[in-house]
Amino acid sequence: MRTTVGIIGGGPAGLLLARLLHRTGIDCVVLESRTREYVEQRQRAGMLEQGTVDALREAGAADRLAAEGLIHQGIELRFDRERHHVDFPSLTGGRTVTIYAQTEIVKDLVTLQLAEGPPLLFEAEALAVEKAESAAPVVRFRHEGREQALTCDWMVGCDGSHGIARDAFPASSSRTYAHDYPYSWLGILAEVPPSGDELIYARGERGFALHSMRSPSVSRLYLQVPNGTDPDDWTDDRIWGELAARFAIDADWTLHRGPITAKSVTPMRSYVHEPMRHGRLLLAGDAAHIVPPTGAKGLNLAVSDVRVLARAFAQLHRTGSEQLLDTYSELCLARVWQATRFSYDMTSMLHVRPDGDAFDDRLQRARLRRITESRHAAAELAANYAGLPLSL
Ligand code: RFL
Ligand code: PHB
Repeated sequence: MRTTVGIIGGGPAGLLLARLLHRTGIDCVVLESRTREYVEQRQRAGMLEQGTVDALREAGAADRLAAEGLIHQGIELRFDRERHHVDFPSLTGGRTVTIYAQTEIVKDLVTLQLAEGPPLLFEAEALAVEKAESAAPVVRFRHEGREQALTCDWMVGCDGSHGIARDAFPASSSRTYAHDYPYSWLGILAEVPPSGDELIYARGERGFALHSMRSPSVSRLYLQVPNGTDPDDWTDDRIWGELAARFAIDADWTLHRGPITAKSVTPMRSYVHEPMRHGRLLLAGDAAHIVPPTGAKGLNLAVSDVRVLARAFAQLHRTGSEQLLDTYSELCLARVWQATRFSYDMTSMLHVRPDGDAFDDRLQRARLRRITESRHAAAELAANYAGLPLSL
């Protein structure tokens, strides 16, 4: 098999890249190790920056998003039994964010791709990338019980945090930066209308909690839990009780409870692989970097990588110039580090460290208080959360 751009991974990064390339007239093939059902059901992100919505629109994949996405004007911060609205439009010159589940983005992109191309192979597991330094890199993969090879002009690893594309980077010219956080998130989906119109980030002595949503009838909620937590230790009653305690405020407010349909624990990690290009192999999305979900940046970063990459391939296709491909890694990493910083700051401001003391407690509350009292501090949070501009 031969193609211009070989894409490993059919998550949001790989699928969106394929779609953007297809619309530019560049051929590509996507290899995805899992089944269609699996990738369409994998519960993950929900908060989209405006730039992410724009990228999906450019890809012609935003019809359902436009009809069903929930536009949010800000977020709520809860601490010291008080609630505070952070208003994005007034703090950012009119920007908003959109709630639309990653599962739905993946479904929309898969449907389009299977109908219009380019080829998308499910249950095609990439085993190794070879000859990345040459003009014809190769990916070996297993599909329908046979080992096969795909030769390309360029290869893109969109294979997530456990992918294999990174392995083809020589250790001597690459470096990773990682940080593990001393807590995890227990996430649930519940068949119950959200308990308010906004995302609520709550910090209290019992730990962090997040109220999010998937639709007017489905809530998505998270609780900070210790690393190593077994989700089966958390009965539905225990989860609702703990959520109610962490969201409690002095004003009148009720947490809506309902049947829990999914429950899982996710550890929290920051990770950056530098550089994001080696020869003709490029990395995009979680394959190159992960952030803890507190800043809601992971999917948005994956999409901004892909936007830059699609433009770089379009430039090559149109003019023969590799200038944007040459600056791809540097350009993306600048944004990645800003998102890494923001996600770290949000995470450490809102979670209770297992080894934390009264000093940490006071400091976290002072940081939160500053956001509610200073327009500058609130504007800094809003600008980062709603998404920094993509400079090309
Ligand atoms: P993905 O989605 O992991 O997709 C990678 C794909 O590659 C496939 N794959 C392979 N295919 C072939 N051969 C191999 N050898 C392969 N190895 C792997 C995998 O099966 C998979 O289909 O990476 P991608 O596309 O870079 O997308 C990144 C996002 O999924 C991720 O950053 C976000 O979900 C992170 N995230 C959030 N991001 C946001 O922007 N906003 C949020 O609100 C948000 N909330 C979250 C999140 C992540 C969470 N978890 C579970 C980590 C909330 C949570 C709880
Ligand atoms: C989600 O809806 O899953 C979500 C929203 C915001 C976050 C993390 C997750 O910061």
